[in-house]
Amino acid sequence: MSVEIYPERLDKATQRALLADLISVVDEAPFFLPRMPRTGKPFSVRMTNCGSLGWVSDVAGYRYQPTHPETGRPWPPIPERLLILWHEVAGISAPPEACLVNQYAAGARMGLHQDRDEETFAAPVVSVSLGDTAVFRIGGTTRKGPTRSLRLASGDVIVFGGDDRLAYHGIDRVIAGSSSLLPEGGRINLTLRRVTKFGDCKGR
Ligand code: MD6
Ligand code: FE
Repeated sequence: MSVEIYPERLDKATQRALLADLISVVDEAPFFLPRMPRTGKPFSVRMTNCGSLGWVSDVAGYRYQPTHPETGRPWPPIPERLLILWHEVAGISAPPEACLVNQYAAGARMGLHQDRDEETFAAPVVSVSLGDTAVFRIGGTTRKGPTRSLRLASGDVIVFGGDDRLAYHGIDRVIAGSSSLLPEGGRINLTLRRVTKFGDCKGR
């Protein structure tokens, strides 16, 4: 296994500062409603991105692209404090290119999936939780195997790398009222990724 969990890696003051950074990101790149490939069925989670590339999903499929699907503008830069966190926990010198921002309002969830739209899996995915606690499910690299459940609270950071980079995972539910960080409640999750191959020896 190499899912590393850092409970409360970000203290309350850092969580609040990160939230202020995200308000600027959303100002520039508003949340959009992603849709399932082919069927066009909407996700229950809303999304936006920062970084040179952002993850989007619509009837045409899942992909990374340099611009917002509705405004057509480039994504805003990844906030400095997230770049610092990446360099502290990711174990590679190449910077992240994409930061996907997932917003869960009451009742939102995310089905079991693998993160495999990147060109390289050599870098880990670094995930930050803010706001209400999520019930996170993680399994192995096949859809069928056993899974386990763990809770991700505000300020928790998980690093998905090595053998577990392609583990199936999802969000079963968010526990309403479990945090007071977000004024309107709910949960925000950030996932920082490397999308293209990079120069570290591990990136090839
Ligand atoms: C979420 N997280 O926490 C969804 N993906 O809302 C993910 O899909 C995820 O936490 C890859 C690695 C870590 C994650
Ligand atoms: Fe994921």
